[in-house]
Amino acid sequence: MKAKNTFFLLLCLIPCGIMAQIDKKATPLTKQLYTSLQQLQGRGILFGHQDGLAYGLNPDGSRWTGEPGRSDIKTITGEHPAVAGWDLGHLELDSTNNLDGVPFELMRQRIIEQHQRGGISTLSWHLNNPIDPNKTTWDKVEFTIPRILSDKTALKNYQVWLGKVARFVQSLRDPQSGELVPLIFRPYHEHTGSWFWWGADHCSPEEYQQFWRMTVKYLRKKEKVHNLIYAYSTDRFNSPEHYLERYPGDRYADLIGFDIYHRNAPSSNEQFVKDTRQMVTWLKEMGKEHKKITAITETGLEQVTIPNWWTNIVAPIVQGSDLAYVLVWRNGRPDHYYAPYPSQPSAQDFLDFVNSFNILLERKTAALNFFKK
Ligand code: BMA
Repeated sequence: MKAKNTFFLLLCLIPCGIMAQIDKKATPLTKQLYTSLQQLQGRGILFGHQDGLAYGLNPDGSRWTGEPGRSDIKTITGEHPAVAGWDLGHLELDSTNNLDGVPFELMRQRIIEQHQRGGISTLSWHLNNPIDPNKTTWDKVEFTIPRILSDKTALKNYQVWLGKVARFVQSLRDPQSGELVPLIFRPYHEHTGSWFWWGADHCSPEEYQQFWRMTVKYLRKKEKVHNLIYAYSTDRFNSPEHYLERYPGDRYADLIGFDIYHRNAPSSNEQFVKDTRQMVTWLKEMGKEHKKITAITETGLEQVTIPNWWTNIVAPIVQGSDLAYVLVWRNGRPDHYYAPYPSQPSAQDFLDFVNSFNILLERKTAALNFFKK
């Protein structure tokens, strides 16, 4: 009787497309975040901004940094972004600040505040080279991954770095409840390109997969990290096969996404929408097939030079996409920014985009009770 019931349950689960979180020991809040992201599909898209709660630009284009409670998105809309992006680069070097000058202490504080407001944080990691820590994430060092996988000392050194990531994410606790803050962890991104040491030209697909799986297993099993949702994200890809070439497998990723930047606007506008729309369509299909949450994990048009970029370029890409979130890159410098700030020509269009296309900022996200058990 029992066996029969189990059989029918399985029969039901397969076509129903139930997703399964890869970390079976995920904390209750991490499970809740996972389920909420899953249930969000088709009901709204969360908007994310990298470093948006750490610094930004003033109306005259000069920089502001480290002001509590401030973000460029909030100045324009009255609300912080739903997803706050952060980068752990240089945590591995024991630096006080990350590679873009964000103090890790400030990052910790902002991630906790974001969580308390009902928002989400995601971590990328532009780490230096574990074989030669003096080399940056962009320096070309051939065979880093195969060397980590085959040389015990190199592996050990790399695991020491993973330990530092573990300690950072395990230090993120809600001061009231004492519970760990759940996060989306997105390491080794844009690996279909070759500008990082983990890129396509520097290791085989099998080596990348092995390296990814080892990383996830080490964090979970050895460091007992259980507050992460794992995101796999490529750069541009030209087919689902290309996208999945280095995919570590359904047991090693919760979310699948890609990074894509709009360059050479306005002459490339049509092509950008067409190509990105195609990738979003493939991602939606792969998300269904592999039962994964989907997202555009990084995008943007540097200096948002098209005043209606949000409603004219981004909206047609994300409509009907089932994406959980879209994140734009950082407002780093007057010549390097991706989100509007007060007086920036696309600011009004951004408001229209948020209001007309079911784009969720912090308040609506908090109303969804992502962290309610
Ligand atoms: C890039 C640029 C760099 C930055 C890096 C990592 O896209 O913004 O200035 O150092 O991301 O955040």
